[in-house]
Amino acid sequence: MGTPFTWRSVLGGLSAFCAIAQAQTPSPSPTSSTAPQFTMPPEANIAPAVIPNIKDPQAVDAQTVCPGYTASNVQQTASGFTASLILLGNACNVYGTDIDTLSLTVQYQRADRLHVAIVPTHISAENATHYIIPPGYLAEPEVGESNTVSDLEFSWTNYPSFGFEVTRISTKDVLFSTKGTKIVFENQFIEFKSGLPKNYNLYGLGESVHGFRLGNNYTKTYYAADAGATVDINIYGAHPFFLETRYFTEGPDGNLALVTSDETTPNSNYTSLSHGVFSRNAHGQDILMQEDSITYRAIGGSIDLYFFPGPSQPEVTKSYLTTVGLPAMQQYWTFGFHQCRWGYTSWAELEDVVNNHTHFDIPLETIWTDIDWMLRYRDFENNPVGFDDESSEGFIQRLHDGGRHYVPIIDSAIYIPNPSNADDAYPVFERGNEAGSFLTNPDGSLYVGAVWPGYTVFPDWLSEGTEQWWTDEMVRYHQITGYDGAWIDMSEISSFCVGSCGSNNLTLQPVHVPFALPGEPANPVLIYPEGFSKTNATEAASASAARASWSSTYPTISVTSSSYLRTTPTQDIRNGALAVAAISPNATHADGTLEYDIHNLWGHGILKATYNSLSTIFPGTRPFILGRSTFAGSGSYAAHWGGDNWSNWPSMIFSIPQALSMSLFGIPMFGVDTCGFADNTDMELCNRWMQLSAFFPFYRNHNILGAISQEAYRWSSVIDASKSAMAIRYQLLPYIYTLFHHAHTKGETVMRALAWEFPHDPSLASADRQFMLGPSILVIPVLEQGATSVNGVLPGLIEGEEVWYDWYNNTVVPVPTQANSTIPAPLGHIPVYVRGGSVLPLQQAGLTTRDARNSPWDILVALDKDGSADGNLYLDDGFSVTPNTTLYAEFKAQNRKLDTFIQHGGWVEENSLRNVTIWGVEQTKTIKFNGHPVPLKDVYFDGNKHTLVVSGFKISAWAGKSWSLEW
Ligand code: MIG
Repeated sequence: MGTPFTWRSVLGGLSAFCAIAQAQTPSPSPTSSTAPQFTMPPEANIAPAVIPNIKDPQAVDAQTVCPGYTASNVQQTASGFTASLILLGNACNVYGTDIDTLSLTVQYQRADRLHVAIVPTHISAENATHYIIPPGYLAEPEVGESNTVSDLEFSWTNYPSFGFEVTRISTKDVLFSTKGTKIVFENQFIEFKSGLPKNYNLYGLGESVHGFRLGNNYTKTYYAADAGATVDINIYGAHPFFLETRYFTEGPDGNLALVTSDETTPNSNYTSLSHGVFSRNAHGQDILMQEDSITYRAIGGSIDLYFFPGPSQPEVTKSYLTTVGLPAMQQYWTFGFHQCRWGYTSWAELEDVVNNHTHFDIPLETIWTDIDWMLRYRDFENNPVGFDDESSEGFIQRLHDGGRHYVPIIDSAIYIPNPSNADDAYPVFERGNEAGSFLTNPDGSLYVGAVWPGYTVFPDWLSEGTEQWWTDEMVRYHQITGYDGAWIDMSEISSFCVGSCGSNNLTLQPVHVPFALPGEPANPVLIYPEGFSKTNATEAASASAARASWSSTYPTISVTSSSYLRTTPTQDIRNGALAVAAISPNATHADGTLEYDIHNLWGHGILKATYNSLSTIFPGTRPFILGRSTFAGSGSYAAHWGGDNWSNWPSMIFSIPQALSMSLFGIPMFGVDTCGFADNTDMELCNRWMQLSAFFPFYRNHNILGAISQEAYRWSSVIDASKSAMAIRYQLLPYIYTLFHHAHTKGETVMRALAWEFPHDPSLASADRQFMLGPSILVIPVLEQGATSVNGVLPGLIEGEEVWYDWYNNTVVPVPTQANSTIPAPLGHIPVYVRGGSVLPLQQAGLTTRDARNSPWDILVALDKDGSADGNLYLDDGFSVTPNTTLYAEFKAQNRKLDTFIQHGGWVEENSLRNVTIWGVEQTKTIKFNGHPVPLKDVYFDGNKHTLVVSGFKISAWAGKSWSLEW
């Protein structure tokens, strides 16, 4: 029988951040002004919660009651076919109104991409964005020349209702099949379901904080939220893409048998095949991973699936990233170490932090500011107390002279001034408003939420003038303070009240957020303007009016007749409500599109706009942007950090699977708040974490206001630990930079899972407590408090197959097949290994990347069991979008000879070649460089360690020349 519409009242509703804020030790308010300030009551941020149907025992199962569709009118096209899908019987109208006619398009778009699209046949201009992502907002995948040669086959049936299957032709393996289940397509509810093999290996589906292999009892919710780096809930970004890997044993006849158990025994007969599936839907959705199936449930959009055949992870990733956008190339300096915190209060303090790093010989590349730099938390206005305009010039100049950089935070929301107070001018708002840059309420008035500065408006990236206005503001501010990159925060887009809570309250501006800031008294005495009723009647009334308006404008589902009617969102959203901690679904864009339809894209919009802004400020230079909310494809514009984590060991552990997922999503420039954001860190945690993050592409220490300081120099052991790990990182910079070049040009990954590098070893399918940096560096960090050793795997399925060298003492480490080794790792030591078979171009460590980049080179050759190795090196000026000259060299060692091959040249490398070091050398004959014997004084050979070091090279611009070394 039908169930009534259910509201569940909840306490809470505050953002996860607030939970953090309240946990702080009370201390006198550092921020409040002396004037009485109206503090928004906590109720302003509480919305009635709804039970997501995944948790609602009374929720109707659409699969049981909906009729499904039947296909007809099949028409072949050049690269596939189209068909009509007609509702098969009576509408179920289970969580919306069934669409009775759908159009199916199947297109073999490229050899490595099959597109399956199901959209309503009749779409009007008014409702287009309910189903289709506005093309100007998110680039549509380019089709190019369609290709019908594919290892994927699409087949379908009408029995018992329309279902389709995608099969890998070469193995007859069914990759995705909705057969036997129903497709449900309503105006606010879409469901489809595919079977999966038992114990499947599924990866991706982020952004989330979860183990790397997702498991078969997990629901991933998509609805961008300012929720901290909280385990298993919807957080900042939306990447509805998964990679699935299937392991097989290969019989002598070549037949493959699927491995469905976690238990595997070492043998050489394993193989694996991977494929990828991208669901291009920006609406809120749940993806349910269950025992042997995956179910997609969205509250809008369409069925828009891209299948990538692989058959290996690198191929899947390449296919996916060339579909949504290859990762941005980063400037060389961005790979240096970044120091940040919430609570740096002046240019002088920033400079002290920089100088302290220098004093302790700790590399530091970039100093960051959080919202402290702003006047009353307003974007683009320096706080004259501590961050005055005049002093910023000298500060930036000295930083730049030292080869260092400055990146400020920029918040997504824009303060709206108090109309009754002429002194409360904020030209940034005025200019944006004139350009029509802000989201509105459905009635056309400004949508007014609340963030740090008080009541705020929010840029509308679908309005024509917005990007130009944003660029103008970025340019204007850059003229005052010459920042080097932009840190975009709160872009989910976050708001601390439900609905347009400020619309009728602007005369109270500037208001205080509805919770205590860290460092403020935990239960602030609310200060109200004279005459304001402390019962908060005004505020409460406006909040409830706002709620009523959002629930009545969009989610008005006109259902003809149904006993199953529910009018609630169906997602497993945090707090069960779409309107908490973010602007509400009825916020309206210039073209009439509701936030409901494109909520998950807001963060992508600001990254795109900021990319354009930085391209204007620094013509021809690669923009450096750190963004919080991302969507599929955002990696083309920005880097990303893991958000508000905690200063605890689990947060450090989760940073690895977070980073590996971001590799799959094409955001290789990723790292987390090292030493932890919220709560106080401690020496041991910070020691381990500074070492771990040194091997993440983006390396930044950051923490919350009010927590203890956690710069590396606060503890002597952390100084030593940081320096030791940073020394390795900075030596590896040319390697990391080259990896980025491959990511940017070909869609390769930088941080890699063991499963990707060792695809024949099923025992590595879940490995996420260690990782590879590119193909050559293995990192096995300590992730446990008090530990002095770590259990880790040195991969190698067959005895002797792989050779691993300890970075620190270049000895070969014995590889026990598939077993965990206990590796000594006292505090201050992070185990790092070089994989035999690698050639690594290295430079010398320095305090800045500029120093490192101007140092002599070493080539490290780590031979594999056959005495071979290869590697490569990409060089350019380190910042240009289109460098004048570049260089790409390959190194190949075999049969006791190292050769270099210049693939394309032009770049003249001024820094000399100092050493070539070869690990794994059993014995030597005459050492020859370009066929000529090398003088003995330039040769060092350690027969016990099997290490050969050759120096004395007299070759200018060595990197652009072919040369050889024999031993
Ligand atoms: O919710 O600007 O994730 O890095 O320090 C707090 C203050 C707002 C959230 C960011 C965090 C930053 C903080 N911001």
